Amino acid sequence: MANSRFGYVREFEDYDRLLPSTFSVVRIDGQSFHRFSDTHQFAKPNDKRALECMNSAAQFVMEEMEDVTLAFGESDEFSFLLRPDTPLYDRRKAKILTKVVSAFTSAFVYNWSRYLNIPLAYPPVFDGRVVTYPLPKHVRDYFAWRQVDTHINNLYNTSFWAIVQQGGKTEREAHKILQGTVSAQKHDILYKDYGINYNTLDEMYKKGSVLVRDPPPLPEVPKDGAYKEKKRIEKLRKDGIDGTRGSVQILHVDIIKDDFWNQRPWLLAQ
Ligand code: DGT
Ligand code: MG
Ligand code: MG
Ligand code: MG
Ligand code: MG
Repeated sequence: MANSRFGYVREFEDYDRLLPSTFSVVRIDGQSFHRFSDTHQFAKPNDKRALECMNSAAQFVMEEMEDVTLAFGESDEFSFLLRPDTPLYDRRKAKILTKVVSAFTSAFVYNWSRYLNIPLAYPPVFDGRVVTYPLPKHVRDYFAWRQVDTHINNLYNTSFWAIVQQGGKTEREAHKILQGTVSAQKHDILYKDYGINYNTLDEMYKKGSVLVRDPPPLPEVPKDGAYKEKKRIEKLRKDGIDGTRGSVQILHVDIIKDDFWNQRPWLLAQ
């Protein structure tokens, strides 16, 4: 960039960098998706095609940004975990956040017609925020928070729409029936009144969508053999398990308990 007498205006730029060596989570959320889902006649409470379109957009974000090691989506939102040492954009928050939101939104629109056969009535908009979390425990609790939210909302919404759609009640009546009920009572209403066994519903609805790069199977380091070959395989193994390589997988699994994290120690590595 050429220097001119106007160049001083750059001094006004705010370099809002992420704290060093700290996990960050970007969460994006659809704007007024209550209206968006009505306009596009999404199935209630869950529209498989719309959720898969969201997942495909999140997959694109991860393919574009290899430092995003984990993503979790439900409803009209997605959270993206950045590894603590990402050098992306010199760790400038605004750049990272806008790239995620823009890549996600454009991929959502780009992929729309692959998943839904109704034309887009207007351009969907997403907002975003970025939050830093100093400890692995915070990252675990953040993702547990989102998955608990998925579960609570899905149980409520599944019961609510069964009462309305199968039970022929009004939305006001359905709210009233569910008011003050605990989980077990909702399970009972679903099963006894509507023959729905909650546990057999699609895992995507109950658990949300989890995107990770599971590393491809890696060769064992040979006990004997040429020094150079041993070093090559050692390096391959080391590089292969930082969560930035391998193809993105879309899972619908528990991320509250330890198993998921124990199987992927690189996600919380500092
Ligand atoms: P906001 O985020 O404050 O701009 O407002 P909304 O309307 O986006 O509200 P939010 O994000 O709290 O809730 C997401 C809305 O999107 C909620 O009204 C239900 C709707 N939605 C999300 N996924 C589906 C779906 O698969 N099917 C249907 N029918 N609606 C969905
Ligand atoms: Mg919002
Ligand atoms: Mg929203
Ligand atoms: Mg939302
Ligand atoms: Mg440029």
